Amino acid sequence: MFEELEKIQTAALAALESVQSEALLEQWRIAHLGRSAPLMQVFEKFNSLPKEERPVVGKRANEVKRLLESHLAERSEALHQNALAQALETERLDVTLPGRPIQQGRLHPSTQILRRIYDIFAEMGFQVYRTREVESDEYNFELLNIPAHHPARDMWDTFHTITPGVLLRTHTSPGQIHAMRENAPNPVRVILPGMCYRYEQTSARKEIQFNQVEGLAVGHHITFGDLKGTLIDFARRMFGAAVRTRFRASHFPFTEPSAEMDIECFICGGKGCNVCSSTGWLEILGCGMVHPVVLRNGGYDPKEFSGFAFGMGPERIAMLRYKIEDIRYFWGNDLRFLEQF
Ligand code: FA5
Repeated sequence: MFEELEKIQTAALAALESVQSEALLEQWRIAHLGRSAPLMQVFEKFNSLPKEERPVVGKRANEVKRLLESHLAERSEALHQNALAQALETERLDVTLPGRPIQQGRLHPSTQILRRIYDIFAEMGFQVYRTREVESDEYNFELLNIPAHHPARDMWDTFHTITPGVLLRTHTSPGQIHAMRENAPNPVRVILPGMCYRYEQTSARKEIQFNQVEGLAVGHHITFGDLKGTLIDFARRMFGAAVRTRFRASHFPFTEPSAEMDIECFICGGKGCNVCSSTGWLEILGCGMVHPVVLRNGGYDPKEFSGFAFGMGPERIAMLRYKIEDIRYFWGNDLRFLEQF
């Protein structure tokens, strides 16, 4: 029995020499220390031994078992350390390398101009008032003094929805009626920003969708002088204190009198170039005193109240400020364009 134990030990230790991986080590453990290993069979034969031999054989068998177990533990630790060292070597990370820059988003040029416009008018006491983009024909036209078949409707080429009398708003002016009806008979001073839609041929200065910022002030003694003062102040804050402005008579059915405001072309300094069509001036908005019919439709008595309104295109203003030559870049989603702002 002693000899057999000697052989078991030698064979097991020799087999352990060639074990080079944790998987093979597990196979070795099953073969030499598992339930059907030769060593375990010695324990099973134990009861058939003469009584006086049992303690010595038992002692020796336990020694062999402990020896094999301690070699197993040693080998396991060595293999584990090996694997770790290898992983550290192959998966090494150079923590001194510079980091990859994180891509930062930017605000769309229209958003930047819109925020500047909100700030300027907020300082003059105008609140932002948002209204719907899908409008009724009544609000977009009729309540603004543009009845069906009125020739002025040609100015607003319209996208109609499939429901009769419902359309995508062609300007932000219908918001005037919403704001007046919500506030009458109290004075009101708001700007109404938002997207407008027109069914028209696109060009360098015309898109089928664009933002407008409408302005509306209604009160007891509002004059054309207030309108001019407000808009001249706006132009100075937006384009610089030295900017020159002029008002030209115009026509809108919902204002009387009506005007358009130009700023001096800062590309040519007023001398005339192709951006200002050789006039030296650039139109930036339409405006006027709110028409009595519109005041009444909004819930105000025109004998007691007066008001002014204006409507400007932020994309056109952005084009002037950033010298952008084509409005179609704004919604083209070309990152090369957007990343410049
Ligand atoms: C109007 O839409 C009037 N509702 C403005 C107004 C409001 C006048 C209140 C009086 C009182 P107009 O169609 O001119 O007016 O448009 C106003 C501005 O919107 C233009 O000056 C321009 O900056 C911008 N705009 C108009 N059409 C387009 C278009 N197709 N693409 C880009 N911007 C446009």
